[in-house]
Amino acid sequence: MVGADDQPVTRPALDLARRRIHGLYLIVDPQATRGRDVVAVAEAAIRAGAGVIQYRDKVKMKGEMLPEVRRLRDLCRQAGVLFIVNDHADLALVVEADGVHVGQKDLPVAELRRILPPTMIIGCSTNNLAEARKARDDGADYVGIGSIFPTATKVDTRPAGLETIREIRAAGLGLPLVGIGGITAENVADVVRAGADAFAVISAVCAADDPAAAAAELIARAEKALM
Ligand code: TZP
Ligand code: MG
Repeated sequence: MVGADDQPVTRPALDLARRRIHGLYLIVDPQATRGRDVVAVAEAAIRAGAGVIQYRDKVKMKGEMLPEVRRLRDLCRQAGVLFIVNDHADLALVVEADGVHVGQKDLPVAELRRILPPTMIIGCSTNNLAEARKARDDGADYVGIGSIFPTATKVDTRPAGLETIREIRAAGLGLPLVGIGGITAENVADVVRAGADAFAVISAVCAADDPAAAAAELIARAEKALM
């Protein structure tokens, strides 16, 4: 894949990300599930067609996270769904996750690329084209773009928008783009029409009365938008 300002790059994790990161990217966060087991929520979303599951926990210590991370890893492996761990590369390595996702204040992508196996996907949260380009140049395999819409789930977000997705898509970076932040069944069509390959959600599925139905609705609306 070659984009407008792009050199051809191949690496096993990048190939995997390009093939598999599309559609519903569900982030399961124990703080967002209204007391329900994150594995049950993930399982419901996978049944509805989620292609990627990320584990995010901003509260527990890593040793406390490990049992549920392992259960999620096993579920995703059985279902053939990508499994990504937020923030913690060591935890991702311990459970043999498919990848790790980092933000602008986590360990830098370039450092992680140096120490992680070339098969491990590295995702990076970005807010604008300069950050997305740097993430790509440093070795990221996909970029998150957000916050596209206002969200109550994360306090320290910087606003991006549909125009940000369009701009990054037009730059042809050659890696999957994942929209995030305030995405719901009402606005997911706009996110994919702007050029996002995938849409990451927390509350729209984790906090829904019926997570499987919410996931199915998001996927159906996104698919319809591209017809
Ligand atoms: N990064 C940018 S916005 C956000 C994260 C983790 C929160 C997304 O949660 P929700 O509930 O889908 O708005
Ligand atoms: Mg982080």
